[in-house]
Amino acid sequence: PQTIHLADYTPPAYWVEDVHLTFRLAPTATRVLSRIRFVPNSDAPGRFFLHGEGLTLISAKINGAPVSPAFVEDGLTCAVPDGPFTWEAEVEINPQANTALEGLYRSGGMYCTQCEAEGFRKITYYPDRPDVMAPFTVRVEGSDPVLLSNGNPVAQGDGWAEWHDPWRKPAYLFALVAGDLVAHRDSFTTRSGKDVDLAIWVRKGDLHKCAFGMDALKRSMDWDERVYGREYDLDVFNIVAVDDFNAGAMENKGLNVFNASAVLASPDTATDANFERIESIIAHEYFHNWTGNRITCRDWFQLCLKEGLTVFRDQQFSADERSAPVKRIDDVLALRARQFREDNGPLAHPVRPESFVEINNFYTATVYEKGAELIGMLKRLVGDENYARALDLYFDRHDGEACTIEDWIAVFEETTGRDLSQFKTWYSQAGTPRLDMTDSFADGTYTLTFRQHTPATPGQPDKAPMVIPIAVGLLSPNGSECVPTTLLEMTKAEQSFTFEGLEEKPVPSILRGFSAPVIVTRKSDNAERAFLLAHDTDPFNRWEAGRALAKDALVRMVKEGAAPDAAFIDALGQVLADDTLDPAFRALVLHLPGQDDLAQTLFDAGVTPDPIAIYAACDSMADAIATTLESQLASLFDAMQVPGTYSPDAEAAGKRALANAALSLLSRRDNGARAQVQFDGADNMTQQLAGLGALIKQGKGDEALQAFYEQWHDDRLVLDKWFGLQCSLAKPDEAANVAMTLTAHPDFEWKNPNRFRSVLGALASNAAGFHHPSGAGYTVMADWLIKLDPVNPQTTARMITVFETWRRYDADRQALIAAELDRIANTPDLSRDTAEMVSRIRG
Ligand code: DPP
Ligand code: ZN
Repeated sequence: PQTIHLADYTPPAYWVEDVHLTFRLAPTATRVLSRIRFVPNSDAPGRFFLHGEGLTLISAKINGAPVSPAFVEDGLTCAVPDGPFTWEAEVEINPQANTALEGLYRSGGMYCTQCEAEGFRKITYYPDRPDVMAPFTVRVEGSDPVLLSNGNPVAQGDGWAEWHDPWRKPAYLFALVAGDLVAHRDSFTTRSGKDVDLAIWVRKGDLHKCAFGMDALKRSMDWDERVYGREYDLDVFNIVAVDDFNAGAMENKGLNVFNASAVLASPDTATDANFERIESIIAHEYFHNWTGNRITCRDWFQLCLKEGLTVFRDQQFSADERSAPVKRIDDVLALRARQFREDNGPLAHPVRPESFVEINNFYTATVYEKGAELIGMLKRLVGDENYARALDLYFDRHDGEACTIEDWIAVFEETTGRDLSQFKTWYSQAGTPRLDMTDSFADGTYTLTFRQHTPATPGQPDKAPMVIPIAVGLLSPNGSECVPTTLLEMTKAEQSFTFEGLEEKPVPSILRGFSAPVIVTRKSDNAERAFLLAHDTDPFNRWEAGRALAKDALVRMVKEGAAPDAAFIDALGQVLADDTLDPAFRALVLHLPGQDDLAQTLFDAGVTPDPIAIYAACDSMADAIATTLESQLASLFDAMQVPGTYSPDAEAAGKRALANAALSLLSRRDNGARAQVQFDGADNMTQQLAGLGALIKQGKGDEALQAFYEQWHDDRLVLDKWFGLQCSLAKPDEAANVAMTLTAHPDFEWKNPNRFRSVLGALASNAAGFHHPSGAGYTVMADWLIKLDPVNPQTTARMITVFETWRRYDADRQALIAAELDRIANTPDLSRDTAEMVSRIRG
């Protein structure tokens, strides 16, 4: 397979002026007719080349005369006249056979498309690269009652519909949907008075699950007008829910296609966490209309240009709609769990990668989540006002263009007059910087000295110092804040900052709000952590201090066989008792660090992590907390019950989160009695699932699981939860078996990515079960990856990242994993996606 390099970028030899497509839909033999106006690019003359994959060419014409193209590489070439010309082609494709879910495919009896990144070439011959942008006119002919494509509806009749998208777009934003669908409708009036028809299209039985998504869409549209001055630009905005989808959702112009799990929700079928995720994904895809669609990427190396910025914008939206501190903590938890893990292993790559074999493998936590952190750092460095001015300039200058990170950085440099060349290192240098700190105090002057160091990553042995915005506050020993949050800009490998006029040595609160995606390696003592947990004015660092206490206690249990730390449990009790603190925040403090996080922490400290020992430590810590704080947890559980009709709003959800965190611990004391009552009486999925989870953990889940299955086996999204919970909560020595048994269940539709992930992804999330010394977890995983690869390379290649941490573990586990990786690598006809991933992971 060929490696593609950023440095090799060349502009297209031909531009596209306009595109007409006609689809004659038929499940196994769809005809696609294209009429495309090409114009030579006089700045970059070259061969005429169209991408195409798995297409049967029926006929081709240039300016009306038949031609016989030559099939080369992943497409075709043809002799063409000088100057502009019209290309016409008819191809046949087989949507029914398309299990990879890329291009035009069938899902649950409907037709839908997924073209990002390179799926359009599976629909027709085309220059399938994001820097070629054109207006599209699409005619869909088919027997389904609903026929949708991008842009505005032009006309429709019996068995056909025509759409026109006036906004020039790259082919990856093309979409078509056809099916027996019904719409949940609403409308939105933009601030300049334009009426937009909104619709969420679903199968009949799902109509009651659309209201929340619609509300989230309208709030997103309003927010983007208020905060970024961005208005919507078509007469309609359509969202479609599909069951079979590799990712979460896709921002196709005017026709977003969503994984059903990322849009459909009702109180009885979706949890608070589902509602929150749906809100953020709806916002994300909607925000892409400006950051991605109106301004797109020149090439796929620039993916973070749209994704990092759009994730940042959806994070801002959720912070505004909900609790900003809680959102920040959630985002950092996710960043550490996924991106730090990636950045510290064999798959580490820069936010803007410099080469790839298969671009689908670079829709990563680094591009998305670290990409968003980079935007946050830029904003912190230049300030809110300059950020707003730079964004206005970006939208103004680049509307309708396909851009690069250089274009993005330039608007900030021009707005602020700052040289951001060092900041750009964040885009090119992989790895998570380590930040160490020492301090000293003399004659009223407090000095903080920072040292930064970024470990080597694949292909990047030596690292340059980065610009690190470090938000710092100082507290007096009496607990009051003596220096409010101040932004320090670190640019050197080692750098000191002083604070003068202090009466006594303060307690530092560093990296407030997690102001940069780095790992602070400084070892503070537990007294200082407890002090910050009690007094810090920065909610993020307050939580962080509690987290550090918990980690320290757990690490000592694993490493030294220490008993659960009474001082930590005491501090926890004090936070829980503080009714001035948001329940959602307290719930976060009550959640122990994840077992994978602890494994990485131990590994970083030079200890080979034993997942079984980590599991045991977490288990006995939870027992100790439950025993020590039993009466407090019991009153909290009662106090946090939310009476009345269920609402997914942040306040009610926060109370439920705290009550359910308490329930999980209390179940260790009451043998699951409260959990059973909650499960039996629940009128919403959050409560029902929390009850079920607590029962499973107590070994009392069998009846409840059966009842749950009987109640929900016709609801795919709920049934995914039923599969998932059994795998993620299984005991370490049972997990592989549970997963294996579930894959034999008649409802295990393994070709459906959500269902596949509900078992295999959940197994991997069960760290002690997946890494059980028998190696059975590894074998089940590899068996299924080998089976799925020929059917769906994208989902396989994503799932194989469960092995990315293998170098952390002992020789026996490494040998077991290496054997499975080799077995996968040696499978005949492995997809390009999986082949690239397995070779990078194996190293
Ligand atoms: N571009 C999509 C998204 O991130 C990925 N399928 O929204
Ligand atoms: Zn996106």
